[in-house]
Amino acid sequence: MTYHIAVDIGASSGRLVLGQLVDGSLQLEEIHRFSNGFTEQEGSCFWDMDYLLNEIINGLQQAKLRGIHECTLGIDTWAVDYVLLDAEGKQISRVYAYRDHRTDGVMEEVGRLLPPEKVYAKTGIQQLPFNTLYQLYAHDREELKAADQILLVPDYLYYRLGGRKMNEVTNASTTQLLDLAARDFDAQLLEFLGLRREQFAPLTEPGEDLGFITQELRAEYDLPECRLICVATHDTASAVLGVPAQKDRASAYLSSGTWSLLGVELDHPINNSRAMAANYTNEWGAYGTYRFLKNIMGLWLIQEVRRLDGGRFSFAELAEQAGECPGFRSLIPCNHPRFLNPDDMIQEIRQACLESGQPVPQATGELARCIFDSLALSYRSHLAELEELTGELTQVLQIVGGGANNGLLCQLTADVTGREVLAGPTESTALGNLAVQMIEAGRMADIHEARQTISQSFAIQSYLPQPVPGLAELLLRWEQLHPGADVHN
Ligand code: ADP
Ligand code: LRH
Repeated sequence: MTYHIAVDIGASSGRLVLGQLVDGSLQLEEIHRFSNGFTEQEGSCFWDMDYLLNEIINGLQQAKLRGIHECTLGIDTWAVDYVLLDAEGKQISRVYAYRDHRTDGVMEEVGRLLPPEKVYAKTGIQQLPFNTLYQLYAHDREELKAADQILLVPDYLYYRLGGRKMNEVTNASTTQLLDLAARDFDAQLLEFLGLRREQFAPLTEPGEDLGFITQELRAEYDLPECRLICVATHDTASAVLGVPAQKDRASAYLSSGTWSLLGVELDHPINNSRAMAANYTNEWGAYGTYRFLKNIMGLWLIQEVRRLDGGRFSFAELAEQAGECPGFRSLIPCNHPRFLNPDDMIQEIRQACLESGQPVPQATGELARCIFDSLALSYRSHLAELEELTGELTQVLQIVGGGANNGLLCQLTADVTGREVLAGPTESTALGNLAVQMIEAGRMADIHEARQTISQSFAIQSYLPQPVPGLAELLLRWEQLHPGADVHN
């Protein structure tokens, strides 16, 4: 088969991307794009699985219209969220979105029952209030007990397409339920939640052949013959696989989308007390790797400002308006939990500026500037922390994902970190997804070759650091704002 299709669904949008190797170069074509987001119903936040499945089917129909009759297919989505199934394989309840407020305070409550140091030593996973561990703890007990299977979102989408149940490992690690040593679900953590191991499917590694899309779906919707390949189903795992090879210079990556994920790829976890105190995670990667990284609030901040502003301006326009505003006027400690899912992000940002005695951003461009300045400073703080924890200095920061389109943010990041920023590709997640399919199909030898091919196939934009006037005072101001505030405290 010469065609490979990546289904990549982030918290803000999804797409089906066709990948082909043409004369050694990886070429991408977007077949279908759709918006995504959770909706609020009766005060709770939910994702719509049927909508997502329909959009995948729409995209595959588009592929067929383009003459694609046979292909392989891989699916990745955001992490941590789960679907409960009954014994007939039917979805039992609505799928909570990870920003739902039912987990408020739950992490702290669980922390009083299960020592967080023990959980971190076992799992190596950072404390985030929406880790599946805390979401399951907050879930209706009876419903949970009655569930025959617990699949994460991409596992569920694969199941709906092909009928096979699995829990893919890169995403399963974000549940905070996997034991690094045993490389399986941890019996004590499951017992704590009142769950049985059989409620999860077998752990599955990227690269496994999951069989074809069912004959019923193909016939009903006139779809191509798609062979389902298990990819790194956590979007961040795929994004990191899709980071271009970087020669000779030490680099860190920043996967920049709804979240900013800043870290490095390691071949071993770092789950010591310093890593725990700094709240770094060790998410499992494909091919025996670990993503040692930190979640930073990311472009969710601007997504919310844009939504509340009625979507009057595109992201590119917002970056342009921000560029016309004076820099570093008002800053927010963007990783503070108050920004996770406030009722009104614009008011929350203004309130934070007011409380800290800074000018209150009024115009949308001013709000955007406040967000981008704060994110760039936050990247600086966490990069320093990362270097300390790994003992490796970073020369280059590789930014991938939709945020690589934001030239202002990339330049600000270069300026305040004093590192060269290499931005792109923006579709690294789809690329990482496709890379696993192509390796499985024997088109590429391994992930090193895939990253080499990616670096030769896409234009990467370099941003060199420019001096920031008054940087020392700026950093002092930043420190006083408690930028170390974390999503979990
Ligand atoms: P996710 O996968 O989490 O849904 P993406 O990687 O698709 O996120 O990134 C989406 C984000 O990228 C948007 O929220 C926006 O901030 C940013 N973005 C995309 N295109 C542009 C652009 N042309 N200019 C500035 N920012 C952009
Ligand atoms: C990014 C992401 C991130 C998770 C969060 C739930 O899309 O998967 O890696 O922490 O969403």
